Amino acid sequence: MLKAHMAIELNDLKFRNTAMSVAPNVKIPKLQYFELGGRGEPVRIACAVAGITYIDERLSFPEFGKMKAAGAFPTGAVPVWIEDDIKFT
Ligand SMILES: N[C@@H](CCC(=O)N[C@@H](CS)C(=O)NCC(=O)O)C(=O)O
Repeated sequence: MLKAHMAIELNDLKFRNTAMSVAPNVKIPKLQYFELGGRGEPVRIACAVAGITYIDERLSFPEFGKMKAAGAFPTGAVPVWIEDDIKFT
């Protein structure tokens, strides 16, 4: 019960963040992770609580494999947080 309630609150925050308008010259940061909780979820929760607008890019395993092979991730792993074209991992 409590879990479901928390999930709804976080979804509300996420929706509000997504709907927020951003100045055209401001780059929205991006989180790259899988379509699951794991190491990405604490970042998502922190962003939801702090009201940070970001792109929640959820990669399938095949997508991740292709991007990894192309050198998209500095350490070959996710999560990766991209802000002002700098990749944090
Ligand atoms: N030291 C990194 C490890 C990241 C890591 O192991 N990520 C896993 C997913 S939780 C991953 O990308 N595995 C796929 C791979 O290494 O090919 C961290 O804590 O962020």
